[in-house]
Amino acid sequence: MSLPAHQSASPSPTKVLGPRSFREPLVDAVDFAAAEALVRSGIDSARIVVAQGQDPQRARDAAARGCELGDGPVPAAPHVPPWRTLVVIPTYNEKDNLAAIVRAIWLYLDCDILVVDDGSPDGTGAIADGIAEADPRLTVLHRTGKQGLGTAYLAGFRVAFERGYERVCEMDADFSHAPWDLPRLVFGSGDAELVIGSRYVKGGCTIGWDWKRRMLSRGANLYTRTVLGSGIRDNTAGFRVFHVDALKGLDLGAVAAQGYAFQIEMAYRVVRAGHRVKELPIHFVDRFVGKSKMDGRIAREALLLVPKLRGRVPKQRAR
Ligand SMILES: Nc1nc2c(ncn2[C@@H]2O[C@H](COP(=O)(O)OP(=O)(O)OP(=O)(O)O)[C@@H](O)[C@H]2O)c(=O)[nH]1
Ligand SMILES: [Mg+2]
Repeated sequence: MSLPAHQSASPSPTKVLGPRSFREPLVDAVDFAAAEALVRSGIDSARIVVAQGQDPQRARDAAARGCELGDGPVPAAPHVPPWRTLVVIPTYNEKDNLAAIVRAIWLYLDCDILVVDDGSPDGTGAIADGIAEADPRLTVLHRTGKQGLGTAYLAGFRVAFERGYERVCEMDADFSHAPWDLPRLVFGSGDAELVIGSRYVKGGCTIGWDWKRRMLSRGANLYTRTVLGSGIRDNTAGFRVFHVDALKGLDLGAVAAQGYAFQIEMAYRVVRAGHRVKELPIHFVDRFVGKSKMDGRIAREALLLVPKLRGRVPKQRAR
């Protein structure tokens, strides 16, 4: 007999989630819309039990058990989105995070996963292959050498087009993006071609960053908002859900950015194409395991690219 996923012997999330504890009382939400209102009112989504069609008592029991085990408010069964959904996880040296994040995602959401690994020297690619062998819901794209987050996602989008997915999600491997937030973002995508898990709307925040990192992120977003005037508050966020149809209508061949600026450029292209963008609040937690790939070059790219985008990205009418 196979054990329920959260009792299996695969990696415990406790290590990768760091000092996060799930000891505060749980709060019930009948569905993701209700959960949204709770998060906006300041409640951490790690405390919210979202029934969304599941029996409320079973949902509560499963969430309580999940919290006890360090997995967070796990649903009674993974939420099943009404769209064929692919979660793309770019990886570079994430050997201690990958298996745990994949397992955590599948506790919360019924979806396929694509890992785009850039020949990680620490062997992340081989770990991804191992998971893929055991579970066909995960596939791996191996690329040679570190080629940047932007090109990794573009490669992931192409796979989503080829395989007929309806939604494609961007998510980091390092648990900065909480797996329990993923279904809320996906289910929230019914009326927006792009959903952003946002740190800078009411109810959102960053946890664990020093003041320098906070200033850099705040500054980059203020600068982008001022220069581009697109109304988006968290332009650099990397936790996103796109409608695949909307992505197909964009000129992805013209995307210039490779690093962080990729997120800024993609959001701007979506807005300029006349699509709807929705920001849903998240608590972004600094990575606990592994190293950041953020560097001065990536920040410089964003600084130089943003003003150019204004002239470069033509306004289109949404199809
Ligand atoms: N394939 C691929 N993945 C990358 C590359 N650079 C970063 N990543 C992955 O992209 C995700 C985000 O990178 P991080 O280093 O966590 O960057 P960040 O989250 O913006 O910065 P931190 O807050 O410092 O963690 C992680 O899953 C990384 O492993 C790259 O060049 N290629
Ligand atoms: Mg990170």
